[in-house]
Amino acid sequence: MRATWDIFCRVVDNYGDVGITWRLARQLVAEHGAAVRLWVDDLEAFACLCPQADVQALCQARHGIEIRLWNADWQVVEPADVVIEAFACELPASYIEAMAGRGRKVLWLNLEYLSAEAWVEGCHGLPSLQSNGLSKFFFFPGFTAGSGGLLRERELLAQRRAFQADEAARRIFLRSLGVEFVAGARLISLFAYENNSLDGWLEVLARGGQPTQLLVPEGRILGSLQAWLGGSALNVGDRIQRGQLHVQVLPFMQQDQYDRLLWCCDFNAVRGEDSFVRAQWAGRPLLWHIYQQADDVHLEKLDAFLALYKEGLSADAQVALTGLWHAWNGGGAMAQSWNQLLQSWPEQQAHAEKWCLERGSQADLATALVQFYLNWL
Ligand code: TRH
Repeated sequence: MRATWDIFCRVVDNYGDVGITWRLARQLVAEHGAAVRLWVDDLEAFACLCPQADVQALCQARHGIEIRLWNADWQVVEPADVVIEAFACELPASYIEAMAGRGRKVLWLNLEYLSAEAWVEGCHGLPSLQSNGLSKFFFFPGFTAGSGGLLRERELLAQRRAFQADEAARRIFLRSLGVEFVAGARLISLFAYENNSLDGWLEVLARGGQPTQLLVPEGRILGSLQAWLGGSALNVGDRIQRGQLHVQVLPFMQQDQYDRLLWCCDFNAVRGEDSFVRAQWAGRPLLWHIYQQADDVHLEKLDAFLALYKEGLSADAQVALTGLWHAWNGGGAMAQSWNQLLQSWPEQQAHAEKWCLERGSQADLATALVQFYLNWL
């Protein structure tokens, strides 16, 4: 019989929480034949990723998934076979009661945030006994074989490679976004939070020996960009040139389109969790703006990832990469480490592809979840 899954998502801020659960839900349906209900407490945020969504609907079907509004007025429903509480979002009390009382047992999982820290492997898959006798299991995505893996659709890497090998497809796609190639330019995408280091990076790009085409989907970084450009408010479609730097503001696009943008670019600046993983699947060098946390604990996560990622790079390439990422996340100067990174460019490119292929040989997160359920049964 087809397993049923309930995925619960509270939108804390931005798009990561809903982006990850929406992606996971689609993959469970498309590749594992699951019947999925996705409970979201903010349909406006969901509609940014799925523009066909009806923000008023309590229940709607999208891509074979039942999308349910998770509101304060919770009505009792029969729990699914597998329940995913995304990012410790706390299920409704009456739903937990119904889980405990259900005739067929329920697998209860807390899907955690992504981290490369070493302790993740030790905690992945551990149960925690709840007062009502149910166990809740902690499921940790991650970069190593002992973790729950990363979200990656079955054909993703093959699609990515075919697209990158097809110059015409790339041009058609960029043209659909209103982007025309600047001759000889390095293509960079920029998705980040407000960032004080942006100025320094833009300056070095503007003075560079090679043109840069900077493609910026609408979002929080536009304020910092606008401040540097010194003009009026930026809008989708705007194109501005400063020296060797050509900036263009793009619309916020659907996830599949955003993937293609990442695949088109020579370098991707990404943020949070999901875009960070997608940039790794693009097989191109990247810059991560990590989500800021209290007491700077995010910086430990940043270094834990860097420690894994830079393995196999030459000493100079490691210094350039670490310097650039630290500057970007700590308000530091970008120019020197950017120039250093350019000196090791072919090595950084080959390394990004190698990293992608190595991660791609591990089980993906959706498959790992399904396997966890089958083992538990
Ligand atoms: O939006 P984010 O910063 O999300 C989060 C949340 O802030 C969350 O609370 C936090 O805990 C987490 O980061 C670490 O970054 P993220 O994770 O990259 O999510 C962005 C989503 O938006 C991702 O699914 C890609 C998608 N996206 C598009 O679909 N179209 C676009 O044009 C762009 C730029 C992104």
